[in-house]
Amino acid sequence: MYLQSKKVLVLGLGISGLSTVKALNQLGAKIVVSDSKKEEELKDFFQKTQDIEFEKYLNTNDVPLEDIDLIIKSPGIEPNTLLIEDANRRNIEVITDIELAYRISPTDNIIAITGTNGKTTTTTLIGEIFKDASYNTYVAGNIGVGILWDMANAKKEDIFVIESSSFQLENTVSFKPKISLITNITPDHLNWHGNLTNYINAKKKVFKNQDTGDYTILNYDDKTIREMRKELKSNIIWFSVNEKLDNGVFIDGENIVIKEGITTIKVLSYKELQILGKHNLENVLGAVAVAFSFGINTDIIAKTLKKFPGVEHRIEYVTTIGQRKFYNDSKGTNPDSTIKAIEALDSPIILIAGGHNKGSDFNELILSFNGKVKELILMGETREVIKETAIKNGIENIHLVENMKEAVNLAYELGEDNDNILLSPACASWGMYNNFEERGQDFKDAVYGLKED
Ligand code: UMA
Repeated sequence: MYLQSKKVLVLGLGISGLSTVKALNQLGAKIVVSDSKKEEELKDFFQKTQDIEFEKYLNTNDVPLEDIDLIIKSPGIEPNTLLIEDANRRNIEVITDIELAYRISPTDNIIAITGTNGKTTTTTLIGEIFKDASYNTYVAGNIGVGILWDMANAKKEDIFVIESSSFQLENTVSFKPKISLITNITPDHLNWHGNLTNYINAKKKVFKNQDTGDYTILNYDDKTIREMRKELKSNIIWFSVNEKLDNGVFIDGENIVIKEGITTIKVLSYKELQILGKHNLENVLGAVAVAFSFGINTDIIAKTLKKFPGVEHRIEYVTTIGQRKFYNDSKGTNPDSTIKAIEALDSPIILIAGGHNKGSDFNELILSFNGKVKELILMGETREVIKETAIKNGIENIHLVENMKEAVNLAYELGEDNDNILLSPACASWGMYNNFEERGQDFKDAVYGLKED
């Protein structure tokens, strides 16, 4: 069996690390684990793995690399970490969980979704369509579910819908999905990747090993993605919100249609969808193309699309208090994502933004306000940078706050009837929270707290 008795180092003991350790144990590997956190902070990991034998090192630099055969690195760990650089010098292979998942996969039915924004909604939607078509479907990866434990227990006929981040794709080698999809590309994670070219190259790894038996679903409206056609060996299916295509998935009048040569199939009217905004229409078209390329009946696709309510933390309607509507877009972790949330909502908007600094440029975000954002409330590490950019672009109503409760209370006070109060930080949550889910929950708690005051 692959990895039987091999010594494998699992670096990082978060969501993906836990799933990896459990799978490696089942595969019969000798496991070494390491994380830079203290024992106390890793209580949950150690409790969930108490029946598994492993060597552990809580100072990453103490790990003896001499007899390590393979390293599975948590996606977030940066490539210039000392241990990774040392491993590279020693020619020890360093991969992420989705690569190992591919190597041990009993099924060819792997669908990988990447892109800067829309990954989670598209992945969830594709998962729902396959479930409604009666396939045993796993939805895993960057969506918050470690993939390896599911893969280690999967069957040949199962379907894997994998949200794949640039961090995960960067350390893949042979990963080869049957269907891949790139939603869109705008600058993100530039600190981690070093520059935009590296970031785009990581994304391209989703189709790098695909061949003539595979499908690649691409967004025709995205210039960077359109250029990629020259590098593909697989069958391309384009989708477009803006243009009528000779072949592909697009909008005709108010209908979502699939055109293949002289045949055009209507899937449904976009007015029948529950999810809001042009960006969500992109996600829907991508999902339709994936399902269609797999051979799923368009009636089933339409049925799922009609009932799909969207995903938590992505322009999620929370509640209305005092005639003000609250939306949680905590998954808006980069400027482009927040621009899309602003586009999707009607004005006037009170925007709560700011968080961990990833080196993003906020000029386009501020320009996208276009009179729609009437008050800007800022928190976190980036609040001063965003404030400076906003002032430079003529924005006046800017407020700095210390935490979410203060932000929500202030938004409510500044608000009037029919305002939309939107949390869409344009930044990662780190520094204030462990992840965007915690941040979104804190926002919702603060909003519901208004009712009690
Ligand atoms: N760690 C070290 N040394 C380091 C850095 C981290 O030991 O130098 C340790 C941390 O102490 C921690 C562990 O590594 O205990 C965390 O690893 P991780 O940050 O890679 O996170 P996981 O909990 O394994 O979650 C990862 C993804 N996180 C990242 O890519 C940052 C999750 O995506 C994903 O859902 C999960 O695997 C399951 O596949 C989150 C994310 O923020 C949502 N993704 C980014 C994004 O969407 O923008 C890419």
